[in-house]
Amino acid sequence: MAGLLRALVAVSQKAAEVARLCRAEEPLFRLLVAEKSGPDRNARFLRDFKTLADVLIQELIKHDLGTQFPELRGHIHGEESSDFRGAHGGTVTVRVCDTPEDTVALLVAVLGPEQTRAAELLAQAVHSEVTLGDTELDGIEPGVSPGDLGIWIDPIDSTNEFIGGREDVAPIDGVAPGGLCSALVLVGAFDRHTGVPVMGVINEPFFQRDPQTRRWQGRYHWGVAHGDTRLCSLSPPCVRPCPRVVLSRAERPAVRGALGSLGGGPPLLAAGAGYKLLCVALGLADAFVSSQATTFAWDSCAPHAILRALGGGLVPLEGALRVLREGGEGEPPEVLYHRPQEGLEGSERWANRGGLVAFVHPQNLRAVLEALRDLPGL
Ligand code: 2IP
Ligand code: CA
Ligand code: CA
Repeated sequence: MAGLLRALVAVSQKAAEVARLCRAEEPLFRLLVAEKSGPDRNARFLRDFKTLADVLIQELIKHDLGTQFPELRGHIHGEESSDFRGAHGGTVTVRVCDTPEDTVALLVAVLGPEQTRAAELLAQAVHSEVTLGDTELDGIEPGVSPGDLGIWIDPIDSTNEFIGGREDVAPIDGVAPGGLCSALVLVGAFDRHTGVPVMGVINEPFFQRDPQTRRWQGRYHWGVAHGDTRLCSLSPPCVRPCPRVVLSRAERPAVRGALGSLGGGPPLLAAGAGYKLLCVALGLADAFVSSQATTFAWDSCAPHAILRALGGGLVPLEGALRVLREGGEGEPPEVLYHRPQEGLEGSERWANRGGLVAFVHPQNLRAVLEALRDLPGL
């Protein structure tokens, strides 16, 4: 599988470039922040521009990976459906065409001819070449064939923060409660047969502004966990005496209360499922707990691979509590990525239905589960 990790990083970099472009180029920015509701809503747009940006990023990742690794074709999945209502009616399936000109024509068919400049900017970015100077990626050979893998893409996680674009959100103990920095690109690979995540890239397109040029600088993190191989761009964080958790602002108050009593400090609140998972990988928080079915396979696959590479994991909260309450020994089973939930429709088929707990050090998983063990309703 020589080069797959490098390819995942490269596509995440191109995706990050498109995300930055959407905010930096006036014609794109105007579309991005345009209010697409109420009487001003453009009836033509079945879905809004932010969705088009997401879909286009997803399609460029599919295109580039599928070109380089034909065995992956048909196994690259993403959050978004690529069908749009065209400017002149009918359905347009957004994809990366063979030439930039054809991609422009396709985007114009969705956006309308008045948005030709925006379409050109997007097509140019989508067809550009990415050069990666990262030599660390070259020697990595995890020994798994692309023909055995599937891919989950979240082209932009935390879209609300991406659109809102706040740059001045002060971090609390290193964790930003919201803002542009929580918008991430997530690309994960899982074993097609077992569903276990094996490789993941988290890209932060808006990590920081260059103090001189004021341009956004990104950064990325990767991890590989396959067989006995555990490789990661990050080092495992230190173990703190008492764990501190990161939670969604929308988390149930009872869960927040119970986890606040772990002794590591009040739960940190942050936007973006991917960003909260990244906080755990970076050691800014010791666990991320989500008690509801609000995250999906595309949110957790890439970060999960990185957590595994660091020696940790990601388990369904419900299942893990059941094992604990039944007095079961050993580690609870991890979240898998290859099978949809039966009897459900659309994206719900891929929800992490039993909630989740993400951790690097297993003692933090145990502490979290103990704290929630007797909570009614879980
Ligand atoms: C969302 C996004 C939200 C998150 C939700 C994800 O993905 O990350 O922020 O909710 O779980 O599905 P919260 O911030 O409350 O954790 P997207 O932005 O891709 O829809
Ligand atoms: Ca998401
Ligand atoms: Ca998304």
